[in-house]
Amino acid sequence: MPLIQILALLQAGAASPATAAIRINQLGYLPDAPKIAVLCALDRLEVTNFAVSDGSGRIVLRKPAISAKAFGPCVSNYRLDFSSIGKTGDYRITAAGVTSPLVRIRENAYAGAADTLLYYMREQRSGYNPVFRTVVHTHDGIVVDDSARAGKFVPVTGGWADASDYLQYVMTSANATYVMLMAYRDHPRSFADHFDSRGLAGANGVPDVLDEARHGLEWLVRMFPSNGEMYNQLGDDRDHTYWDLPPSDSADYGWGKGKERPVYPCTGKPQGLFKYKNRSNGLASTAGKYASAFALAASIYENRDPAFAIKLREKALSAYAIGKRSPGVCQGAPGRAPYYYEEDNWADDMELAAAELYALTGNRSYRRDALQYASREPVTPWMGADTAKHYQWYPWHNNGHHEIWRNANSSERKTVAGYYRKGLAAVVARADNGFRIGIPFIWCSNNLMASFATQAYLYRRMTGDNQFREYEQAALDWIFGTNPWGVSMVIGLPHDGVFARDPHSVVAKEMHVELTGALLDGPVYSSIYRNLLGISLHDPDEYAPFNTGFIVYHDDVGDYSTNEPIMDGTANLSYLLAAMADGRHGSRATSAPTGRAAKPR
Ligand SMILES: [Ca+2]
Ligand SMILES: [Ca+2]
Repeated sequence: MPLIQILALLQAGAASPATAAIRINQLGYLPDAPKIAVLCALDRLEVTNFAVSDGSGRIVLRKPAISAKAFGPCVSNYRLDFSSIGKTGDYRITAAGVTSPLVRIRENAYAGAADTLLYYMREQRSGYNPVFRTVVHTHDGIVVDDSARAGKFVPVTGGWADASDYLQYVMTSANATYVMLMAYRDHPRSFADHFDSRGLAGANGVPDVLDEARHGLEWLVRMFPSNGEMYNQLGDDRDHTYWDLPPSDSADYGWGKGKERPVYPCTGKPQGLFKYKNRSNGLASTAGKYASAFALAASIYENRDPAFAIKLREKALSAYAIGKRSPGVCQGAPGRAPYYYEEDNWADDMELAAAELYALTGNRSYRRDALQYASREPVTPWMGADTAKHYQWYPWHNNGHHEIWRNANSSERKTVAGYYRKGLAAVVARADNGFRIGIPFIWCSNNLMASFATQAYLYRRMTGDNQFREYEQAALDWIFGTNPWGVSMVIGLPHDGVFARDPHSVVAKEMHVELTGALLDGPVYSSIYRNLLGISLHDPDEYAPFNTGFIVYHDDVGDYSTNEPIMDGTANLSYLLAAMADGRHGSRATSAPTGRAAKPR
């Protein structure tokens, strides 16, 4: 148990300090947000009331604790609702002899939080990497698995390493790029300029989120060099043979240690050079992601860099046409291991692309396409499910419905808002526990948590309907510490909080750097953890008392299932944190959001 919590418990004079804790959002609460702490007791515990004291120690609220259904290790769960406190300040909550960590209520609780995520994105850069101050992975790469082009060198250095390995995927990178662009478009006031285009300290007149998005866009342009060449993946799991730093990566793909890495095209056919094959059957999942990132970028760069915008527009139109011609998915390619990105949906990607192309061009055929694709998959299918394959339904939430809504008539708006509502309701139907959490705890559960909260936020903004507000807040709170372990799932947020000190990362381990801003994979079903290959903890589990339930989390370098930072999840969270930092967070937009409205032809 972290020292800060032990101290808090000793202060409170708790009889058995390890058996109960009050979990809170350590980053803080906005004054007008729902504010609910959760008391998790590992044994049966009767709690009747709780009290909240302010910075001077004066009790400002006494209320009944609400008993809630058991969850994971928490045999007794109580919801401590202090939403009525709207005054900014520092507070502590006490109940049954247990005291919470410091509770912050702040207008600016989320100020700068989205920018903090970008520290991790910069650290993940391939090409010039500002942490190592050198260019990494300079030999990328050689085409494989394409009879016409196999063996050809294509210059595709750049982009981001996907996680603590160095594989790179268009699937995750295009979505990461898209979300950062969307976050900037909708909440520009939430981003600052403290770094340059290479990611080095020093302002360059460009918001840092656009510096990062552009780093992604330039790699995507290289990965889609012509209409006949749509690449999807750089490297494969042979990467996992070595535990090296990026500049000295000695992965050997048959061209020598640290030399060229394989580049996989989308072929529309099952892929895998060894024993395992994926189930690829088209190009649209990847083509749609290229098109949506390029199309949104084309409008954002229209004035900033007209030549770049023209190129992006052309590539968006071409990628979309390819996706229309080749429906189906282009999945991650496995190497020697059975794990790969098993994306099964593509209509969501084409919907988003069509919505962005309509916004960009005003051509009504894209608008018709967008609505049609939306009706094919109204709800992202993990919502309401117990489980899913690895990245089976990706992106985790469908921004396409929101993008249609921005330029739709009132009946279309009602339709797409209804799609979001249906998905949210399916998750909420499973969320009757003390933490109000209804997602399945598959690998990368924090992505699901962030996406649920983002979809709930978008829905609330689109409709003014607050019926999911408590659940949206519960998901956000979970990410920042209202979970059985009391851990913020983002490293360094807040900097004085309880967060992972021992993530699964060679950079963190060998360089002794804190991976500030990194979102972790997050807890998984204990059954998943037990069945993963080659997984074991390197140190005694400090959270062992809280790892007795159906889900587990370990702050241990050996746990690649719960404690590995993820690039796409980090970028995905940027929208929500930018929204929370924006003054408009709590209320319905009074008019259409700013941005380029389509001019119908
Ligand atoms: Ca900048
Ligand atoms: Ca998809």
